[in-house]
Amino acid sequence: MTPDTATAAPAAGSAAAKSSYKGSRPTWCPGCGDYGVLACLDKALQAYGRPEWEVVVVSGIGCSSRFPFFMNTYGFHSAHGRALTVATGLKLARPDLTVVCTGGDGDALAIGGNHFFHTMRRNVDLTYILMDNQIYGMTKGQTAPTSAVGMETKSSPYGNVEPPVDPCWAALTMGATFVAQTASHDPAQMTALILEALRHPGMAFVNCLSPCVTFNEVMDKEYFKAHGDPLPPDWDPSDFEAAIRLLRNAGDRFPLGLIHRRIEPTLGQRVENITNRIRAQAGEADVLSIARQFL
Ligand SMILES: Cc1ncc(C[n+]2csc(CCOP(=O)(O)OP(=O)(O)O)c2C)c(N)n1
Ligand code: SF4
Ligand SMILES: [Mg+2]
Repeated sequence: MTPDTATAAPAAGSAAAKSSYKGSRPTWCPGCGDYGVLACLDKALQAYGRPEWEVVVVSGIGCSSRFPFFMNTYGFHSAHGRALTVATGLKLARPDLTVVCTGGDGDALAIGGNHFFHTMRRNVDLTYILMDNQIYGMTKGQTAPTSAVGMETKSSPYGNVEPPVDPCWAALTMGATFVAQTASHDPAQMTALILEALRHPGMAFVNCLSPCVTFNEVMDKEYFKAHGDPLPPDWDPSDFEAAIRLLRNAGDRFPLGLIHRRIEPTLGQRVENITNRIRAQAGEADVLSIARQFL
């Protein structure tokens, strides 16, 4: 479905959009799908309209996790699988900032799987852009959690025996309130979906099919084109049960578009509510006297 672009505007008080949010020249292999994702995030941020000092791009480790270097925003290149923990802390401490996480399928769903689960269920107000190339690109071609059964890689030379995880299914069933899937061969759709994700007040997950042209010769642009299914024009993203059915029956197909969206209180709102309630009952805490009890 075509994403609805008429939702909330950026926070009040923001300055005009920059003409480009791109930073230093990317070091990815020529033809890597991540170039397309970078161009789409840049365009989406231009349409979103916040200045670069109000945007932070947080990543883990991997080719796709090099993103903060290639953006002219604030950035945090953290540890493998830990982007969402850093981003959650940042968003709670500075709710006024727009926080975008970027990373790969290994970073998000293997070493980072635990954090992925808890960040989705907490409905943290973040945008998470996952570059799904179905391989570990940076470490030269090992099996990833999204690699298909039978796929031959350096770490599974006779074929992968593990059933893959569908990142959209994982995000949806773990509690994300915005779940979309797109591909780097369709920049118009990807830009529109990332813009919607930036505007979504809650955990917005965008799975971007982004070919690794160097270490995954099977899942290239043509493969993703041939296996992608745009959602029907009358798709209702508020229908959670329909989204579950869609992903459960997807098999080796990739539904493309805004799969699900709903509005629920975010982690930040819930923390603020409980803090206000306790302050009203008990007044301001004397932090020093509490600390002295343990000295
Ligand atoms: C704690 C830790 N374990 C393992 C590694 C090695 N490592 C670096 S990147 C990576 C996987 C990258 O794959 P993915 O997240 O899919 O990103 P891609 O390179 O494909 O974009 C691994 C295993 C590391 N840097 N740190
Ligand atoms: S190894 Fe693969 S994922 Fe990494 S930059 Fe090259 S093409 Fe992209
Ligand atoms: Mg990968």
